[in-house]
Amino acid sequence: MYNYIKIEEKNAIAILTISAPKSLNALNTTILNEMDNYLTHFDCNRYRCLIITGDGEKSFVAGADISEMANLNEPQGQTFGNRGAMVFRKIETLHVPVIAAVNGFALGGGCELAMACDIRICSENARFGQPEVGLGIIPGFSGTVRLARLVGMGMAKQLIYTGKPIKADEALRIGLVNAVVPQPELMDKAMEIANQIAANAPLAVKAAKLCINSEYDMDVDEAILYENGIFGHCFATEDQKNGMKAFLNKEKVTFEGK
Ligand code: CO8
Repeated sequence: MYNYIKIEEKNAIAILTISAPKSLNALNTTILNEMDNYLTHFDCNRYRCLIITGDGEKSFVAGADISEMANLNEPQGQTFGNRGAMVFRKIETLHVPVIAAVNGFALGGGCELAMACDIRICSENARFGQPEVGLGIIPGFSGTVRLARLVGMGMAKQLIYTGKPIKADEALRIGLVNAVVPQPELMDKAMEIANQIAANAPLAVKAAKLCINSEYDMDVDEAILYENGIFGHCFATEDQKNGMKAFLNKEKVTFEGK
Protein backbone atom coordinates (compact mmCIF):
# COMPACT_ATOMS: atom_id res chain seq x y z
CA MET A 1 0.00 0.00 0.00
CA TYR A 2 2.92 2.36 0.73
CA ASN A 3 6.19 2.52 -1.22
CA TYR A 4 8.48 4.30 1.22
CA ILE A 5 7.13 3.49 4.65
CA LYS A 6 6.74 0.08 6.23
CA ILE A 7 4.16 -0.52 8.92
CA GLU A 8 4.26 -3.25 11.56
CA GLU A 9 2.22 -3.82 14.65
CA LYS A 10 3.11 -5.65 17.84
CA ASN A 11 0.03 -5.88 20.02
CA ALA A 12 -0.89 -2.30 20.86
CA ILE A 13 2.34 -0.83 19.44
CA ALA A 14 2.63 0.39 15.85
CA ILE A 15 6.01 0.79 14.14
CA LEU A 16 6.54 3.07 11.14
CA THR A 17 9.86 2.57 9.31
CA ILE A 18 10.93 5.14 6.74
CA SER A 19 12.54 3.25 3.89
CA ALA A 20 14.36 5.02 1.10
CA PRO A 21 17.82 3.45 1.51
CA LYS A 22 19.35 4.91 -1.67
CA SER A 23 19.09 8.42 -0.23
CA LEU A 24 19.63 7.42 3.43
CA ASN A 25 15.88 7.78 4.03
CA ALA A 26 15.82 11.46 2.97
CA LEU A 27 12.30 12.86 3.04
CA ASN A 28 10.73 13.73 -0.29
CA THR A 29 7.14 14.81 -0.91
CA THR A 30 6.01 11.24 -1.59
CA ILE A 31 7.35 10.01 1.75
CA LEU A 32 5.80 12.96 3.57
CA ASN A 33 2.47 12.25 1.86
CA GLU A 34 2.63 8.58 2.83
CA MET A 35 3.38 9.51 6.44
CA ASP A 36 0.56 12.04 6.39
CA ASN A 37 -1.87 9.45 5.05
CA TYR A 38 -0.82 6.90 7.67
CA LEU A 39 -1.11 9.40 10.53
CA THR A 40 -4.50 10.65 9.30
CA HIS A 41 -5.92 7.13 9.50
CA PHE A 42 -4.01 6.11 12.64
CA ASP A 43 -6.36 4.37 15.05
CA CYS A 44 -5.60 5.80 18.49
CA ASN A 45 -8.11 3.41 20.08
CA ARG A 46 -6.29 0.37 18.72
CA TYR A 47 -2.68 1.47 19.28
CA ARG A 48 -1.27 2.92 22.47
CA CYS A 49 2.09 4.00 21.14
CA LEU A 50 3.79 4.65 17.80
CA ILE A 51 7.51 4.09 17.16
CA ILE A 52 9.15 5.83 14.21
CA THR A 53 12.50 4.59 12.90
CA GLY A 54 14.56 4.46 9.71
CA ASP A 55 15.49 1.47 7.56
CA GLY A 56 19.00 0.07 7.90
CA GLU A 57 21.80 0.66 10.36
CA LYS A 58 23.23 3.86 8.95
CA SER A 59 20.52 6.49 8.82
CA PHE A 60 17.31 7.45 10.57
CA VAL A 61 16.60 10.28 8.11
CA ALA A 62 19.44 12.21 6.40
CA GLY A 63 17.26 15.28 5.99
CA ALA A 64 14.80 16.56 3.47
CA ASP A 65 15.56 15.40 -0.06
CA ILE A 66 18.11 17.89 -1.40
CA SER A 67 17.58 16.75 -5.01
CA GLU A 68 13.90 17.66 -4.71
CA MET A 69 14.63 21.03 -3.08
CA ALA A 70 17.49 22.11 -5.35
CA ASN A 71 15.36 23.85 -8.00
CA LEU A 72 12.46 25.13 -5.92
CA ASN A 73 11.47 28.80 -6.14
CA GLU A 74 10.25 30.83 -3.18
CA PRO A 75 6.57 29.76 -3.07
CA GLN A 76 7.52 26.15 -3.82
CA GLY A 77 10.08 26.20 -1.01
CA GLN A 78 7.44 27.51 1.35
CA THR A 79 4.99 24.82 0.24
CA PHE A 80 7.58 22.07 0.74
CA GLY A 81 8.49 23.38 4.19
CA ASN A 82 4.83 23.58 5.12
CA ARG A 83 4.25 19.98 3.99
CA GLY A 84 6.90 18.66 6.37
CA ALA A 85 5.93 20.99 9.19
CA MET A 86 2.27 19.92 9.02
CA VAL A 87 3.13 16.20 9.01
CA PHE A 88 5.45 16.68 11.99
CA ARG A 89 2.76 18.65 13.83
CA LYS A 90 0.42 15.68 13.31
CA ILE A 91 3.02 13.52 15.05
CA GLU A 92 3.40 15.99 17.89
CA THR A 93 -0.36 16.17 18.43
CA LEU A 94 -1.18 12.50 17.78
CA HIS A 95 -3.33 11.24 20.65
CA VAL A 96 -0.82 8.54 21.57
CA PRO A 97 2.87 9.00 22.45
CA VAL A 98 5.37 8.72 19.62
CA ILE A 99 8.91 7.38 20.19
CA ALA A 100 11.72 8.16 17.73
CA ALA A 101 14.13 5.22 17.56
CA VAL A 102 17.04 7.02 15.89
CA ASN A 103 19.22 4.40 14.21
CA GLY A 104 21.88 6.61 12.59
CA PHE A 105 21.97 10.03 10.89
CA ALA A 106 19.27 12.41 12.07
CA LEU A 107 20.22 15.48 10.09
CA GLY A 108 18.14 18.47 9.04
CA GLY A 109 14.59 17.21 8.54
CA GLY A 110 15.63 13.97 10.30
CA CYS A 111 16.54 15.80 13.49
CA GLU A 112 13.32 17.83 13.11
CA LEU A 113 11.29 14.64 12.73
CA ALA A 114 12.85 13.20 15.89
CA MET A 115 12.09 16.41 17.76
CA ALA A 116 8.41 16.23 16.83
CA CYS A 117 8.23 12.90 18.64
CA ASP A 118 7.53 12.72 22.37
CA ILE A 119 10.56 10.60 23.28
CA ARG A 120 13.87 10.12 21.46
CA ILE A 121 16.25 7.23 21.95
CA CYS A 122 19.18 6.49 19.68
CA SER A 123 21.88 4.02 18.75
CA GLU A 124 25.53 4.75 19.55
CA ASN A 125 26.28 5.58 15.89
CA ALA A 126 23.55 8.25 15.69
CA ARG A 127 24.49 11.77 14.61
CA PHE A 128 22.23 14.76 15.12
CA GLY A 129 22.50 18.08 13.37
CA GLN A 130 20.87 20.96 11.55
CA PRO A 131 23.21 21.49 8.57
CA GLU A 132 20.77 23.67 6.58
CA VAL A 133 22.69 26.96 6.65
CA GLY A 134 25.45 25.16 4.76
CA LEU A 135 22.93 24.65 1.96
CA GLY A 136 21.67 28.24 1.97
CA ILE A 137 18.44 27.57 3.86
CA ILE A 138 17.31 27.36 7.47
CA PRO A 139 15.66 24.42 9.23
CA GLY A 140 12.25 24.43 7.56
CA PHE A 141 10.38 21.60 9.23
CA SER A 142 10.05 23.52 12.53
CA GLY A 143 13.62 23.02 13.73
CA THR A 144 14.02 26.64 14.79
CA VAL A 145 10.81 26.21 16.80
CA ARG A 146 11.53 22.95 18.62
CA LEU A 147 15.32 22.77 19.06
CA ALA A 148 15.53 25.75 21.43
CA ARG A 149 12.54 24.42 23.37
CA LEU A 150 14.30 21.09 23.82
CA VAL A 151 17.92 22.01 24.47
CA GLY A 152 17.81 25.72 25.29
CA MET A 153 18.52 28.78 23.19
CA GLY A 154 22.33 28.72 23.42
CA MET A 155 22.92 25.17 22.24
CA ALA A 156 20.16 25.44 19.61
CA LYS A 157 21.81 28.52 18.14
CA GLN A 158 25.24 26.85 18.10
CA LEU A 159 23.87 23.73 16.33
CA ILE A 160 21.92 25.75 13.77
CA TYR A 161 24.50 28.50 13.08
CA THR A 162 27.47 26.12 12.75
CA GLY A 163 25.58 23.29 11.04
CA LYS A 164 27.98 20.88 12.75
CA PRO A 165 26.54 17.49 13.78
CA ILE A 166 26.92 16.06 17.25
CA LYS A 167 27.42 12.47 18.35
CA ALA A 168 24.99 10.41 20.41
CA ASP A 169 26.75 11.01 23.74
CA GLU A 170 26.64 14.77 23.22
CA ALA A 171 22.95 14.57 22.22
CA LEU A 172 22.34 12.74 25.48
CA ARG A 173 24.33 15.31 27.47
CA ILE A 174 22.30 18.25 26.14
CA GLY A 175 18.96 16.47 26.55
CA LEU A 176 18.20 15.98 22.86
CA VAL A 177 17.81 12.23 23.44
CA ASN A 178 16.65 10.31 26.49
CA ALA A 179 18.88 7.25 26.06
CA VAL A 180 21.70 5.86 23.93
CA VAL A 181 21.96 2.11 23.36
CA PRO A 182 24.00 -0.21 21.11
CA GLN A 183 22.43 -0.49 17.65
CA PRO A 184 21.21 -4.11 18.08
CA GLU A 185 19.32 -3.12 21.23
CA LEU A 186 17.60 -0.04 19.80
CA MET A 187 14.23 -1.52 18.88
CA ASP A 188 14.09 -3.60 22.06
CA LYS A 189 14.63 -0.43 24.09
CA ALA A 190 11.95 1.41 22.09
CA MET A 191 9.54 -1.51 22.59
CA GLU A 192 10.31 -1.62 26.29
CA ILE A 193 9.34 2.05 26.71
CA ALA A 194 6.34 1.62 24.41
CA ASN A 195 5.09 -1.36 26.42
CA GLN A 196 5.47 0.56 29.67
CA ILE A 197 3.31 3.31 28.18
CA ALA A 198 0.81 0.82 26.75
CA ALA A 199 0.26 -0.79 30.15
CA ASN A 200 -1.07 2.50 31.56
CA ALA A 201 -4.54 4.00 31.23
CA PRO A 202 -4.68 5.22 27.61
CA LEU A 203 -7.07 8.10 28.25
CA ALA A 204 -4.82 9.31 31.06
CA VAL A 205 -1.71 9.05 28.86
CA LYS A 206 -3.54 10.96 26.11
CA ALA A 207 -4.62 13.61 28.65
CA ALA A 208 -1.06 13.91 29.97
CA LYS A 209 0.31 14.46 26.45
CA LEU A 210 -2.33 17.10 25.78
CA CYS A 211 -1.50 18.86 29.05
CA ILE A 212 2.28 18.85 28.59
CA ASN A 213 2.04 20.08 24.98
CA SER A 214 -0.62 22.71 25.63
CA GLU A 215 0.72 24.08 28.90
CA TYR A 216 4.29 24.59 27.69
CA ASP A 217 3.65 28.07 26.33
CA MET A 218 0.98 29.17 28.83
CA ASP A 219 1.68 31.31 31.85
CA VAL A 220 1.85 29.31 35.04
CA ASP A 221 -1.57 30.30 36.43
CA GLU A 222 -3.32 29.53 33.15
CA ALA A 223 -1.43 26.23 32.88
CA ILE A 224 -2.40 25.14 36.40
CA LEU A 225 -6.07 25.86 35.67
CA TYR A 226 -5.84 23.96 32.38
CA GLU A 227 -4.32 20.93 34.09
CA ASN A 228 -6.99 21.05 36.77
CA GLY A 229 -9.78 20.85 34.18
CA ILE A 230 -8.24 17.82 32.47
CA PHE A 231 -7.43 16.22 35.84
CA GLY A 232 -11.13 16.46 36.72
CA HIS A 233 -12.13 14.78 33.43
CA CYS A 234 -10.06 11.73 34.42
CA PHE A 235 -12.55 11.01 37.20
CA ALA A 236 -15.27 10.52 34.60
CA THR A 237 -13.45 7.48 33.18
CA GLU A 238 -13.84 3.80 33.98
CA ASP A 239 -10.05 3.50 33.88
CA GLN A 240 -9.76 5.79 36.92
CA LYS A 241 -12.35 3.75 38.84
CA ASN A 242 -10.76 0.44 37.86
CA GLY A 243 -7.17 1.61 38.40
CA MET A 244 -7.78 2.90 41.91
CA LYS A 245 -10.00 -0.03 42.88
CA ALA A 246 -7.32 -2.48 41.74
CA PHE A 247 -4.66 -0.62 43.71
CA LEU A 248 -6.73 -0.70 46.88
CA ASN A 249 -7.54 -4.42 46.39
CA LYS A 250 -3.90 -5.19 45.57
CA GLU A 251 -4.95 -6.54 42.16
CA LYS A 252 -3.50 -6.14 38.67
CA VAL A 253 -5.50 -3.91 36.34
CA THR A 254 -6.03 -4.09 32.60
CA PHE A 255 -7.12 -0.72 31.29
CA GLU A 256 -9.86 -0.65 28.65
CA GLY A 257 -9.45 2.97 27.61
CA LYS A 258 -12.96 3.88 28.69
N1 CO8 B 1 18.85 14.40 0.20
C1 CO8 B 1 19.04 13.70 -0.93
N2 CO8 B 1 19.96 12.71 -1.03
C2 CO8 B 1 20.69 12.43 0.05
C3 CO8 B 1 20.55 13.13 1.24
C4 CO8 B 1 19.57 14.15 1.32
N3 CO8 B 1 19.33 14.86 2.42
N4 CO8 B 1 21.42 12.63 2.14
C5 CO8 B 1 22.09 11.65 1.52
N5 CO8 B 1 21.66 11.52 0.26
C6 CO8 B 1 22.12 10.57 -0.76
C7 CO8 B 1 23.47 10.99 -1.33
O1 CO8 B 1 23.33 11.96 -2.31
C8 CO8 B 1 23.96 9.66 -1.85
O2 CO8 B 1 23.35 9.41 -3.08
P1 CO8 B 1 24.20 8.74 -4.30
O3 CO8 B 1 24.59 7.37 -3.80
O4 CO8 B 1 23.23 8.70 -5.44
O5 CO8 B 1 25.38 9.62 -4.51
C9 CO8 B 1 23.40 8.64 -0.85
O6 CO8 B 1 22.35 9.31 -0.16
C10 CO8 B 1 24.43 8.20 0.17
O7 CO8 B 1 24.98 9.36 0.77
P2 CO8 B 1 26.56 9.64 0.86
O8 CO8 B 1 27.29 8.96 -0.24
O9 CO8 B 1 26.75 11.11 0.98
O10 CO8 B 1 26.88 8.90 2.24
P3 CO8 B 1 28.02 9.27 3.27
O11 CO8 B 1 28.08 8.15 4.24
O12 CO8 B 1 29.28 9.65 2.58
O13 CO8 B 1 27.49 10.60 4.01
C11 CO8 B 1 25.82 11.98 5.10
C12 CO8 B 1 26.31 10.54 4.79
C13 CO8 B 1 26.84 12.67 6.02
C14 CO8 B 1 24.48 11.87 5.79
C15 CO8 B 1 25.71 12.77 3.78
O14 CO8 B 1 24.95 12.02 2.85
C16 CO8 B 1 25.07 14.10 3.94
O15 CO8 B 1 25.71 15.07 4.37
N6 CO8 B 1 23.76 14.22 3.55
C17 CO8 B 1 23.04 15.46 3.58
C18 CO8 B 1 22.67 15.81 4.98
C19 CO8 B 1 21.95 17.13 5.02
O16 CO8 B 1 22.48 18.17 4.67
N7 CO8 B 1 20.69 17.12 5.46
C20 CO8 B 1 19.89 18.29 5.56
C21 CO8 B 1 19.11 18.51 4.30
S1 CO8 B 1 18.23 20.04 4.34
C22 CO8 B 1 16.91 19.72 5.31
O17 CO8 B 1 16.70 18.67 5.83
C23 CO8 B 1 15.99 20.86 5.47
C24 CO8 B 1 14.66 20.49 6.12
C25 CO8 B 1 13.67 21.61 5.93
C26 CO8 B 1 13.31 21.78 4.49
C27 CO8 B 1 12.46 22.95 4.26
C28 CO8 B 1 12.28 23.12 2.76
C29 CO8 B 1 12.04 24.44 2.33
